[in-house]
Amino acid sequence: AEQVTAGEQVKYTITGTDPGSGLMRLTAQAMEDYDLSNWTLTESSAAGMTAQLDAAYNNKQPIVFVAWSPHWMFNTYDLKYLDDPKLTYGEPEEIHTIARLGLKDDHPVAYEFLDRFHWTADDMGEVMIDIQNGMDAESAASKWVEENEAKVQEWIEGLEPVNGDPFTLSFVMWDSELASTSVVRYVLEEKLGYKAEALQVEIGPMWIGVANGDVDAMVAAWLPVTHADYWERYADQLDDLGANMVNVKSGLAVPAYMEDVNSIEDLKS
Ligand code: PBE
Repeated sequence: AEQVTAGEQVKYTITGTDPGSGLMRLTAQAMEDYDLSNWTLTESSAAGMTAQLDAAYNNKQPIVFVAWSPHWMFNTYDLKYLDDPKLTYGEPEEIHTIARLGLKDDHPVAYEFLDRFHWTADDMGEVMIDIQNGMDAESAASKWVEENEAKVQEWIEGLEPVNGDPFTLSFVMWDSELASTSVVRYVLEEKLGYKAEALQVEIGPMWIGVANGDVDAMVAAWLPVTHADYWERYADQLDDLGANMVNVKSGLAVPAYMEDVNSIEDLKS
């Protein structure tokens, strides 16, 4: 029998995520770099993408999708990133905390906490998995904060709580950023005395809100590659507080049972 190519198996479709996200831009670039002009990249959302993955996986159907880590999908399913020899998706990168200009003077306590805030993929994973298992984000965040007193103490050591100052974070409904933003919001509110809210928006408004000063900060900037276009556009209107997590990754992935597909180059044939 003739061999069915990976492209034929998935009808030349890459299952995508939210429009405007870094992964969508990079995947469009990958389709050029790897000469996949007859492929289609579908738009969805983080939740839509994982729902499609779940449906395919449970039926052992082939699927090629955009993936990033940390993410609970790698705990739930046996998946593999496709090799990216042209490095379209870059090397492992960082998630940065970004503040509006002037935040340091206006809210020095929040600023110092945000400047210190950093954690690991395992830390984030605990929150993400609780949320995935049905806990609401606020409860998952408070559980993690109360169980990780030593870490949280490092972030807030010596900071004098304020008296109900309003503080706004923006975030996109990506599982990783729901986890981080919920923890940061909880610490601002419960440990540092702010009246803190987390505004769920799309990626463009997340960056623009901080750049134009409507939003105080966000903890969801994937740099230097994934959000390079937003960073280049708004860098001079932003205060980059550096990495809150290192060694994060994004790319194309498939279920491990797609044994013959190991590199983006394998999609070409
Ligand atoms: N993500 C999750 C985002 C950043 C965080 C990889 C889906 C993206 O812009 O692609």
